[in-house]
Amino acid sequence: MRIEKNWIDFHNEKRLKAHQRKMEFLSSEMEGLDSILGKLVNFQVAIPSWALGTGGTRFGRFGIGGEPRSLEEKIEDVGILHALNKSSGSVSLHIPWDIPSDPANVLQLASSLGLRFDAMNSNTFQDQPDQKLSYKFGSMQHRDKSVRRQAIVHNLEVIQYGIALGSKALTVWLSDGSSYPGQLNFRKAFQLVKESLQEVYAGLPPDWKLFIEYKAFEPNFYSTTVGDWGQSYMLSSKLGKQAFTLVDLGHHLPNANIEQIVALLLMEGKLGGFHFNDSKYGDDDLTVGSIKPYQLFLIFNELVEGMDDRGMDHAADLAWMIDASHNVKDPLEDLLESVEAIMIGYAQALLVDRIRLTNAQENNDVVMAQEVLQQAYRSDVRPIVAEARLRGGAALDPIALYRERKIRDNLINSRGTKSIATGL
Ligand SMILES: [Mn+2]
Repeated sequence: MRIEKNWIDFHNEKRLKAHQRKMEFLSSEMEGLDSILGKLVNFQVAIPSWALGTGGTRFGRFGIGGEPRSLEEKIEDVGILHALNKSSGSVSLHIPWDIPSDPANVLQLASSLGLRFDAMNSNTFQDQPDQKLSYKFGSMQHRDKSVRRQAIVHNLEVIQYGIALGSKALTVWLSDGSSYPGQLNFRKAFQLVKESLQEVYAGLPPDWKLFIEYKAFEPNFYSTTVGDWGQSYMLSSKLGKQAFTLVDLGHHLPNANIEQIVALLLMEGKLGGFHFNDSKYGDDDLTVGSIKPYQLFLIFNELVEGMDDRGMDHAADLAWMIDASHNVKDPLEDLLESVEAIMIGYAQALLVDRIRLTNAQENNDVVMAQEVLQQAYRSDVRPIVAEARLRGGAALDPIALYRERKIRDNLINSRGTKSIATGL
């Protein structure tokens, strides 16, 4: 199903007066709003193809009904999100969960919904039913050369699928590691991963990027071979200028200072992209901004400062993607909430008075430095984010419109109550 333009117009009309009152107040209070709004309109967050169904835990999974049954239906769901917020203009595919069997048709469907294809994701952390060799003891770190070869060939295939769809990047996340002390020679495992990645890197088209995602633990619980940003940075530095580190917010040890990590990676020109989610205990994959919105703001604060320092385009020069799971929420509503939280964090970071902050830092004025940050963070920027949506032709209140039009009921009517999307 598709969101009709007149639904959006009707929805916005009812809310326009109240919205305009808030904007009039904010315009009188804030300088440079037009430039901020322009940046918000341009900013797009990719939706991963595996996030459109209900997520599960290892204890169970509770379906919501109307879940997409094919790649085409997943793309249609992202089309619904993008029509509602005009900030979800790309899809990130996972192979082999979402192999495009008819790329021309998939490409045509996506572009009819205003979508493009962001980074491709490979999978050597699971065994597929038709797979010859097992990844039980790792993929690119495996002692058996033929297992490593199988993992390399898979990644090269994923690049080919991506080329057919106009993607420009490959994200590699490896679960390689060990669950018990003594199981692995750390140094040899790292070397083998590096050599395997070098072969994948050699298969990249010249205008592609390779993102190396790290994760501290899980599914292995003693060591992960690409376990932190230092290990990813070592690999991306050794591979070459098309290789970058990818930061997933949930992939750190508790209380890691992620804003400092992104600041330094940006400084070195090695930050490639982001996977957004939120967490309280581990890699919980909760809705973005639901647990630690201040951390999200502080990360965006470093991103904006660092990107501006390097003259980078906020919307195009890093890959932005949501990587969350939805155990108890409607996945589409959850994704709308996540995108909203990202836009809020970004808008607040754009509001930071850089000159006053730099002055406070130069003069060791700790109080004023904090005041500058708090001034931006405590501002209610939701009307600004809504105004950006309005200017882009989207809904002032996407979740309200989603409910008014009973989108989930419609999806259940057409797809059934038992449909299950592929993915984790
Ligand atoms: Mn991730």
